[in-house]
Amino acid sequence: MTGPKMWQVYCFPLCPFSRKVRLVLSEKGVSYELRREYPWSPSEGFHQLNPAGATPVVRWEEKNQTLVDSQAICEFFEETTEKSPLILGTAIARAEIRRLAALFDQSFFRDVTAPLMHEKMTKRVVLRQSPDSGQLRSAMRLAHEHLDYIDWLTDTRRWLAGAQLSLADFAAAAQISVADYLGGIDWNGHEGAHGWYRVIKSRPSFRPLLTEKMEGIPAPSHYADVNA
Ligand SMILES: N[C@@H](CCC(=O)N[C@@H](CS)C(=O)NCC(=O)O)C(=O)O
Repeated sequence: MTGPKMWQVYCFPLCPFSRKVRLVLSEKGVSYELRREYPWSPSEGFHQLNPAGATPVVRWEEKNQTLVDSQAICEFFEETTEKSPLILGTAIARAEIRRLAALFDQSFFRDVTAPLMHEKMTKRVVLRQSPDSGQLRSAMRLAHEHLDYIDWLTDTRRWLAGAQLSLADFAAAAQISVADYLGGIDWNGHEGAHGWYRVIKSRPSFRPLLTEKMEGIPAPSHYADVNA
């Protein structure tokens, strides 16, 4: 990445929406610096930046520009940078990219990432409780259903939304990477999805995410291995 670091990304390592934004910024060659922010223990002034109290927030302090909501943030950089368009093609192709990005941001997050984060991160780091094994089993079962759908997509298309790498791939990979960090992804029986994820995971934009650790939560050994 080139240029001065004018953008700040407020996030914590296991926030999937921040991961989507960081992947997009890296792909587009937009440099940024990280500001650690935990929604459950917000820093002073964070609620002024985002009254909803959620991460990610992207900010250019000198210009007093603040961006909130990962999709709005990705669309902003799509509109303001020329490099690596990620919502591309005809209007119908762009609608398909947005449909899939929303599917992973909303359904995959609700079914898989959010319950895993609650059981394995929030309970451990914030609530000091043990995870509920029933909730974990249910999240992993639903993960298989989502991976089945990715298998089907990769059977019929080069990338998730079609012939081109797009925001849909990064939205999906961002959610899966958090679920994988938390031990919720079992690739058995999902060769198509696994092959697609290995390719995404080996992109330079992914590297900083794979080496970052969430305090108090060790990643499984395969997590950062681009061949695993
Ligand atoms: N639609 C938002 C969702 C952001 C979101 O849910 N962030 C989570 C962390 S991964 C959060 O901050 N949750 C705490 C809260 O909403 O209070 C986006 O895409 O940015």
